[in-house]
Amino acid sequence: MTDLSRSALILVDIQNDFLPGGTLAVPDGDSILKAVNALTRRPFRAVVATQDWHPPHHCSFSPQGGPWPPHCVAGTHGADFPDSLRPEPVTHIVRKGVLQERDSYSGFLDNDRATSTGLDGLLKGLDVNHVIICGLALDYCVTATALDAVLCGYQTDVVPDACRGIAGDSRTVLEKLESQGVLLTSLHDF
Ligand code: VGL
Ligand code: ZN
Repeated sequence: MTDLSRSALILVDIQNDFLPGGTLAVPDGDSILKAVNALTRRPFRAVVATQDWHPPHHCSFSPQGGPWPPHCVAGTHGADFPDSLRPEPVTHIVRKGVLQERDSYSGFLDNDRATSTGLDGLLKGLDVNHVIICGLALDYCVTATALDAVLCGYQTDVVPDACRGIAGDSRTVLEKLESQGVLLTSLHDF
């Protein structure tokens, strides 16, 4: 079994609004939860859940001219983690997209590359050198988080079985991740 003592599991944006019934539902998004809950049982040094956490009139929302329907408004049910996600293994929560004028797909840095969420410092402080990433949506926040993890110097794995994308075809996304140094790993590798 892999040594996970310097590994962190990152759960990207597994929140009610990205699940069926939510305002920005990822097709079939709820089907990852079994795999995610299995992963969180492994002995990672840290299990970090990122949480999209927007002010009510965030710049990414369509009424403000942004690309997305309003979603994950801070403090609402849509921003909550679903009851189907086991909460007790989660050691840290990192919120992103919290500033009115900036969006953040990545769990590390906002889209303007101007402000950090603190995730890199958190992981470096825990002596983590390897991250395993899963969650929603594969083609936006999971991809952005994985590419930043590579840039921040982590050995970076994505578990495709525990991810779903907004666009149906994940193949090109996965190829891009691999070409940037991300390892695609199976659930059974952990
Ligand atoms: C996401 C669009 C807007 C995501 C977040 O988690 O992939 N996508 N906000
Ligand atoms: Zn968002």
